Amino acid sequence: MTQIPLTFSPEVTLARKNGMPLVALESTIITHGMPWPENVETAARVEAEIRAAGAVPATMAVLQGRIHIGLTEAELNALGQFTDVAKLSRADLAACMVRGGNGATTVAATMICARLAGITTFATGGIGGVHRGAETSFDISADLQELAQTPVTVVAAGAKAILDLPKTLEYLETAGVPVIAFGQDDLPAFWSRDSGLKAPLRMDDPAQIAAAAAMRAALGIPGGQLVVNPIPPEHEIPLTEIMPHVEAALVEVAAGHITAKQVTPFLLDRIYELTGGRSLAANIGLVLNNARLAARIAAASVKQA
Ligand code: PSU
Ligand code: MN
Repeated sequence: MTQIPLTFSPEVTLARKNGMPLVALESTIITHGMPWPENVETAARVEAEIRAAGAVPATMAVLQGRIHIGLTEAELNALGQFTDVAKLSRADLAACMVRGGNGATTVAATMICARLAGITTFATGGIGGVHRGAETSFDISADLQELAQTPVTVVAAGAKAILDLPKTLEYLETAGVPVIAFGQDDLPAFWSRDSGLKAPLRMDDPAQIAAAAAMRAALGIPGGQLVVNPIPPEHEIPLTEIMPHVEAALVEVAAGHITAKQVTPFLLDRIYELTGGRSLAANIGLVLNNARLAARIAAASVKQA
């Protein structure tokens, strides 16, 4: 039998022993989503926020072929400065491991790692989705398919306006993924609190979100839940302000023949430049907010178990 090379950080090992609530975190946001040194600073703040809420963070990555469930401070610092680290989704994970490579996990790969470690709650910024023009490009993030099959509750601030939000919702509905807006009726759109679309479900209580995940499992329904948590008002960039920058960046994607895995990182970079760094401040504010909510859901899950 193939053995899975898994390394648990000392902090996560202790948390598992003591039955503490755990929150999974992705690492592509560190390597491909934010520039250094804000990436490492933000990752450390997100982890601190989860600890302050009484839960334990488990940042996922592949280092020298081993899946790490939780990173030490030194590992996190090193990862944030790697220049040629791979972006690993479901399709890439095993190949990176057998080659002994380093890789950062996307939402999809982080969900796979979380399941391996028995972690049911995961906080991130934005998830991948159906890209605009997907009817010709077929560009649909593997994150959506992962939500359909892996039992993890993912807390995000919605999908970015770089994506086609109505198609993303349709896809999730077809895949049987509950999309739950936290505390409001509207689907949040990452930098903006409202997308103009209604979310399929709304819940106002983290304990109910945890209970819904447990009920799905009891029913034998595979897959996870997507919780969409609006960005705090003080960090919001309204849709009317962000949309012209999104449109400009999308024109550059088409003109530059940027495809496949490069699309999302390219758009994030360009929007950062076009907003004069404001998109990054918003991104940091919303990730911290998602970390706090995920910690509350994880704590409720432990209580209900
Ligand atoms: N969306 C964001 N920020 C991110 C990502 C998406 O707003 O950092 C990253 C996440 O890791 C997500 C991945 O899982 O990009 C999706 O990439 P793709 O569209 O290539 O599946
Ligand atoms: Mn894609």
